[in-house]
Amino acid sequence: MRRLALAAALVVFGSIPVGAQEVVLRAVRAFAEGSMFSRNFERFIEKVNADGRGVVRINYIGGPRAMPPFEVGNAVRSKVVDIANVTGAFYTNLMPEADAFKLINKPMTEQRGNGTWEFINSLHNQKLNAQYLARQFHNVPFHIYLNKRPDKLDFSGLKIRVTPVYKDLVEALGGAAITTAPGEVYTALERGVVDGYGWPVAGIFDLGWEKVTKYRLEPAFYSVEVNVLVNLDSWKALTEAQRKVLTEAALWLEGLDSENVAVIAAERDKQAKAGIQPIDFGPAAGKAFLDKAKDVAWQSVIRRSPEAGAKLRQLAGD
Ligand code: 173
Repeated sequence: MRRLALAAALVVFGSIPVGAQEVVLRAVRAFAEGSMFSRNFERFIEKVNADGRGVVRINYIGGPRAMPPFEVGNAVRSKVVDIANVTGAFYTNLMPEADAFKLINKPMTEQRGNGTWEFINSLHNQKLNAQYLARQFHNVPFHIYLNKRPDKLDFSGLKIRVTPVYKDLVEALGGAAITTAPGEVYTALERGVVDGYGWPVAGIFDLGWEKVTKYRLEPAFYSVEVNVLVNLDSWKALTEAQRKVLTEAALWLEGLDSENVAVIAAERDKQAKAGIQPIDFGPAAGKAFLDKAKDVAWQSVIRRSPEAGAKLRQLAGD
């Protein structure tokens, strides 16, 4: 019903230019309102609406309850929405190369200077009919969180909730991977449908998962990527002045990544206080785990997209 209501609302309130100047862009988020991976996008919207007064306005129309997170990429592609905050992990069905973004962990200032942004933008243009406006959260790694303690870095006998970020790794270590959207994780843990889950180092308190989480497995791996995408037709229809507001706000948004070091430190502390215990098998096992994480991910991307995969690996400096 909600989805129907959203579709109806979109038909009625489509991106109709208001007055002669101001364009209204319809936005969705793949992450829950006010949560770690949505918060900075919400700040971005506020900034665009303040800086772009009378020029461009973003109208937020819904989050994961209105639109399933794994459908957001397709909604941007088909112009059901104009702009979205979404991780590439949620649109690997349309762009297998998106699985490689977690392996590219360089500041966006560097990625914009060395051709990485340009290449990834061209992939978005071709496969998602989208402009790659911004990437957030480089340097925020992922973890596997567990409720059962394995006796080595091996997931045999464990059922672990995944997205494409963690699937290859969990399976390579013998675990059973179960893909779900974030919104289903709490119940899956509570009911024991899964013994653990992949998630970034930060954000579990926003979702109440600390109540159903015992351990955080070390080491951390990969890097989060959450992107702001604009439908390419919507982007092309904008004036220079409208694009300038969005581009400047996008660079500002990427700059917010400087806050992440403090956010991560605070979050690890908060997890310890909530009784979430680290499981650490020491440096040698940790290194083998990280090597495997990297290997299986590149292999998986390159198998699905040999040319672009190799190019991304080169841009990642791997
Ligand atoms: O675990 C997830 O849902 C996931 O893939 C993800 C990606 C980026 C940020 C947060 C979660």
